[in-house]
Amino acid sequence: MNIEETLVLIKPDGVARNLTGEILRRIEAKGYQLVDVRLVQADVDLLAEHYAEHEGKPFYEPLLDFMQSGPTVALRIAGNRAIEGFRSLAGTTDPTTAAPGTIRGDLGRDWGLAVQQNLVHGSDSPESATRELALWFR
Ligand code: RTP
Ligand code: MG
Repeated sequence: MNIEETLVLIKPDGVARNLTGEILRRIEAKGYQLVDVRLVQADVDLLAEHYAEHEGKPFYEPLLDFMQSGPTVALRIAGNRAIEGFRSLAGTTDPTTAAPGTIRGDLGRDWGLAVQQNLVHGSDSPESATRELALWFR
């Protein structure tokens, strides 16, 4: 077993579309344990740290605006290989082409706004998980 904790965010589009329950249902159905949950109105300082790797990219400023557009649900979840497992549950970044059966593939909408509103975030490595959990659950 390789029990990991990871940070999941239900982004403002997911909260606004009343998909929090549906996304939590999928996480719980997969067998992951909910360790902590917070509703957060993210500010620019938190988001700049969270998305530091994307600074300077064309989608960076619109992404920060979108992520401040409403509350985000931050989840600390745990389970065997939960980091990789949640990324698999979420599907690939672009909801238009994310596989059916995944959160983004089943529930994501193409709003014609590039690839920004894709419902969820999941940490992509153990190092990211440690860093991001410390940010959102400080
Ligand atoms: P996340 O970090 O949110 O779990 O998503 P990810 O790893 O699949 O995607 P990443 O490349 O880390 O990008 C972070 C978020 O930035 C937005 N994005 N927009 N070309 C674009 O317009 C574009 N590319 C990325 C998405 O909200 C993505 O989830
Ligand atoms: Mg990422």
